[in-house]
Amino acid sequence: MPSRTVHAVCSHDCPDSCGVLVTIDEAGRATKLRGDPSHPVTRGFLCGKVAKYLDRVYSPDRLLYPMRRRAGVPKASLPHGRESESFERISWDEALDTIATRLSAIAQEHGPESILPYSYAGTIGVLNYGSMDRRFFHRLGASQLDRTICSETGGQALISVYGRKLGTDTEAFPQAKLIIAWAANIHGNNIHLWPFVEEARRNGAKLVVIDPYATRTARAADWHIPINPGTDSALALGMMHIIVRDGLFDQDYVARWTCGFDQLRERIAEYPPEYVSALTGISAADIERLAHDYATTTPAVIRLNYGVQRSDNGGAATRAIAMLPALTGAWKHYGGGLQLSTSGAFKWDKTALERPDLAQASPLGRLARIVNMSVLGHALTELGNEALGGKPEDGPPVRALFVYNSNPAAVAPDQGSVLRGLARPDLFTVVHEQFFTDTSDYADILLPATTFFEHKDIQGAYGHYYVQLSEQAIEPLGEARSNVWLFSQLAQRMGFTEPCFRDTVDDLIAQALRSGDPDQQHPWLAGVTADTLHAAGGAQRLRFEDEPNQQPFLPFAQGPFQTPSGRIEFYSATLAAEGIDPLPAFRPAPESRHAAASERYPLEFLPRKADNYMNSTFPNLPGHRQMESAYNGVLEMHADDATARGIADGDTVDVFNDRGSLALHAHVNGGVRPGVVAARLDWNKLSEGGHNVNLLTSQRLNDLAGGPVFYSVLVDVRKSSASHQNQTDLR
Ligand SMILES: Nc1nc2c(c(=O)[nH]1)N[C@H]1C(S)=C(S)[C@@H](COP(=O)(O)OP(=O)(O)OC[C@H]3O[C@@H](n4cnc5c(=O)[nH]c(N)nc54)[C@H](O)[C@@H]3O)O[C@H]1N2
Ligand SMILES: Nc1nc2c(c(=O)[nH]1)N[C@H]1C(S)=C(S)[C@@H](COP(=O)(O)OP(=O)(O)OC[C@H]3O[C@@H](n4cnc5c(=O)[nH]c(N)nc54)[C@H](O)[C@@H]3O)O[C@H]1N2
Ligand code: SF4
Ligand SMILES: [Mo]
Repeated sequence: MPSRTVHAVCSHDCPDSCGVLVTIDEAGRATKLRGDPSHPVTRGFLCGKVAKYLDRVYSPDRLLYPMRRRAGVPKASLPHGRESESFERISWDEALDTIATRLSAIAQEHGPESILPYSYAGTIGVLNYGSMDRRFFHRLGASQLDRTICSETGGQALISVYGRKLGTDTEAFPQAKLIIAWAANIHGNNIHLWPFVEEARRNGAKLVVIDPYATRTARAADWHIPINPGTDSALALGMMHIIVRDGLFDQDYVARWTCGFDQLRERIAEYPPEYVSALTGISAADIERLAHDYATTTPAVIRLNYGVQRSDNGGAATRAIAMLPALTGAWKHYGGGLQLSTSGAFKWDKTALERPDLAQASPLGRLARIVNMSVLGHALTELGNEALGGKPEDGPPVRALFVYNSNPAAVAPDQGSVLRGLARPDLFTVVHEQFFTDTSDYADILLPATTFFEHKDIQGAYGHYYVQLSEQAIEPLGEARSNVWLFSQLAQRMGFTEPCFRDTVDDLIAQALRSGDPDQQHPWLAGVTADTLHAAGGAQRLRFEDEPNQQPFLPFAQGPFQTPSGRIEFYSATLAAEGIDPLPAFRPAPESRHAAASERYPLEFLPRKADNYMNSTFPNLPGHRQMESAYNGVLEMHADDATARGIADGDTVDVFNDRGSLALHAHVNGGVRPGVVAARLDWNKLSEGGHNVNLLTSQRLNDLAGGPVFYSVLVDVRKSSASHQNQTDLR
């Protein structure tokens, strides 16, 4: 075949969902990739991580064949680069047969709920994120996984106020005159918004960043407000206090489109500036100025990201921030409003893709129990285990774990507990992966997965409004296979005869889009099929044209809203019925400077994402490691906290709490204020001591939808007495 270019979509868990043009040579090898210049948000460039994607696809470390654990090798972390010694190659036939036999036996003996799927967002392609796999586990009657680890809290918070997960169009940002990046590291996590922000600034807009950490975004802003972690609800309530006190709210918009304003007014009375200042660490004068700037600048937009909901009070915080543009009526103006996520605009037919009805056909005859992924450690140790405090009504202990699209040994909270669970010799663990990861070290059966270059999919986005087709660019490397293929094959080995298990990728795409039945298509997807996407060069904007007054797209300029009341809900009767405070409030996190525990562990710890990695994806690649070299193995501290502990820049330190102790190197660099320390997510096996930041995080759940509290962690730090290896590649 002559050399050619195909349109793929970056499938990493990133709001930008970039269009990617892959050049393939005559031999079928990808030789080049670039951002699609015709995609209005990608605008022809890729982030630093994915610009080097050929290094990942063709890495010599890719998993290329199915493998099983060699007899006698215990389940434990393995040295990077030597993992293959612990596994032996088997054929796909043998792998599939072994898995089918073991899962059948476990289901027979202990009930299918003793099987737990564990997946998240290794790919956010619609099919490979969740379709054939969901069908398979429903049909099997396996435990259902509540996928809370990332954004469920924030998403539910937004929905509680507006009824839908929509937000200000990325392409509207240049019109804004004030942009607040609230817990949003645009430079690191959402780089394709940056050119729109810069365009707005050239037109005179100001950029304000509210973040306890001096991100690259914060350093580039007009005003960085370093807030105390976990106190954003107080700040938002305090801003509303000032806006209402000074009559700066939009009375007409509030009267026409919202409900619960009177109750909100009472609640915000409890948050005068001095009190909010004491909680947030921001001066009362600055809070006044921020509230005034926000309420008097038009259009004003908030780029809110999920960092704000990763703490105990995160649901209330997201709700409170989300209410600000409803109070000021900022939604009426193109370039105003708020963007947390745009994902609710993509109306895939999930029922067709996931087939929850198959669960009824399983031996259970009912939907299986739900296990929250944010308490994986608990699920693998205590759950169903009476000796460890488990309750019989919780169902059987987990006997089989099936991991794909995720690396829980690195990303799940309370790592000590997770690793104890994974190390259980009696747990049958399957891992479908592209690389030997921290999790694959614990697999009984290890299966090779394709990258987005090697399979076809479709994709939406949570940071723009384009639906895209991701064409297969190259043949799978070695014997790598996609998630869709894997679960289709496995279903057939298990004897599941339903025709849906034989659906092809193209069938699934048509089902997701409902393109086989245009009458049933959602109006925003009207006319979209794989063919129209292909003809359009890979990307099509959702069709908002037919919405009333939606040209340009103003998602919440007017009602009716898809909430129970049909209005924007300051007061949520739904939450009240669930026993949750119907109005946002500030509540101190049990691990924060406002809690008694801070007497023992006085430092607030931010175990952050790395700018050059994607959660736990990329740290194993030398070029990516190099880009992140200033932060690998580093604890960022303020000079006051370092001096008080006799710590000098570069010293090896132990960062510890009741859950464990981590060896890092102190770096005094202005990233954090006194009382806060920060470190970045890396692989356990690439870290000194064999653990990453999640050794210190807890399995506590937050105030809405059972999300984790990665950013509510107390620690202390001491100069290390142990002499650590001086691994220069870790600095
Ligand atoms: N480069 C890169 N890009 C990524 C990822 C990555 O790992 N690396 N991860 C992807 C994923 S999974 C997601 S979910 C998205 C979105 O991810 P985000 O939610 O944007 O990412 P975070 O880095 O968790 O949080 C954003 C910011 O919130 C700040 N923050 C922490 N606690 C608080 C607080 O209490 N208040 C305030 N105001 N700010 C706080 C953090 O310091 C951080 O700078 O990003 C995606 N993009
Ligand atoms: N301390 C701390 N912990 C965190 C966070 C944090 O900010 N701080 N962030 C949290 C958040 S927001 C999230 S979303 C989670 C992310 O957690 P995960 O969703 O687990 O994300 P990754 O760490 O990127 O791991 C994804 C894995 O899937 C694999 N993969 C990619 N594509 C495919 C595929 O097509 N098929 C298969 N089978 N595998 C594939 C990749 O190789 C990779 O190892 O981490 C959470 N954990
Ligand atoms: S990780 Fe995000 S910014 Fe980078 S190429 Fe993928 S979608 Fe684009
Ligand atoms: Mo995430």
